[in-house]
Amino acid sequence: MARLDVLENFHGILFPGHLHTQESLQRALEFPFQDTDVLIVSYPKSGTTWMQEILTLITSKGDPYLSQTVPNWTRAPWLEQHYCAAVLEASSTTPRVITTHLPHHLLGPTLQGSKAKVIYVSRNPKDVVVSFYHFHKMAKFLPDAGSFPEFLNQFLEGTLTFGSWFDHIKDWTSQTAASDNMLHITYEEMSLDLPGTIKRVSSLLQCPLVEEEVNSCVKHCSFSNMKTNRMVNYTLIPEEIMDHSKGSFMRKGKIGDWKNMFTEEQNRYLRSVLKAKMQGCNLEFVWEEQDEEETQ
Ligand code: PPS
Repeated sequence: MARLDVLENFHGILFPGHLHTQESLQRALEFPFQDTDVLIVSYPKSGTTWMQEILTLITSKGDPYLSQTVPNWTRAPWLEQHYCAAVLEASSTTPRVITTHLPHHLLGPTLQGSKAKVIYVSRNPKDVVVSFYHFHKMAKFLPDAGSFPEFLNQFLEGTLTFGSWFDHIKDWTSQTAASDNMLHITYEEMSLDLPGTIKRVSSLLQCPLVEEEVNSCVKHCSFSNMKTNRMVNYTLIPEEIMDHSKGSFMRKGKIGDWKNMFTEEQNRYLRSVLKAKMQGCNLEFVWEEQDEEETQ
């Protein structure tokens, strides 16, 4: 399946035709979740792969064998991608870990009534857009990124593939706050307190870990280890699909890289859009305070 130049418009949102078809997207909306399933939900570039790795390591009690021998897309397939059903059928692991970038207004009804556990991963939108911009340059299945100002406008308008970041986070987190089966974890929290994050996730999964196991999880999902682990760094993907000479998937792994890209005006503009679009949303963003301190 190449379809590198194809974009699928599904319910008004664009998805890369490579790995996504109308059928695979529709199948996701009819997916029979099991109560034991664990679903990672994120807008692209928010720390999805990191959370996949954390879950593999937690369920393996810190043993890195699976994370070093099985690609992340097989361990935690994307629900909306065409190969998902086949991967899940071939797998006998419990819990099943499934990943999705779908927005809540599409997938929410499918999850209703299920006790599947949901982990929503979010990240400072400024770091998301910078990471996504760089990823567009290497991923041949994504449209041409254009200039950064153009790309940023598309991000703020919600016209990039996978739709609006604002709708995604607002709608999903309105659910995570109200349910014991859901957890909202931020990329910043993972960066600042990885052992704490691992303990929160292991508690949701009811998979208690002893200190030594937590330490092993921390070690194996560090940026430096994941960057060299071919099962998660996407170097298994051939050049025709990802041009590895144009960048790496495990790019910087830092909080605040947006400062190397944003002008002051772009920063002010994003903040005004954020304020307008997030009105009525009670979320407190750890990154907001840090950004404010830095830019004053
Ligand atoms: S995707 O394409 O949606 O699955 O991408 P996603 O995995 O959500 O996000 C990729 C960014 O996450 C960074 N990353 C990490 N940062 C710190 N530590 C660890 N262990 C880690 N693993 C992945 C990755 O480098 C991408 O961010 P940028 O800013 O581009 O480096």
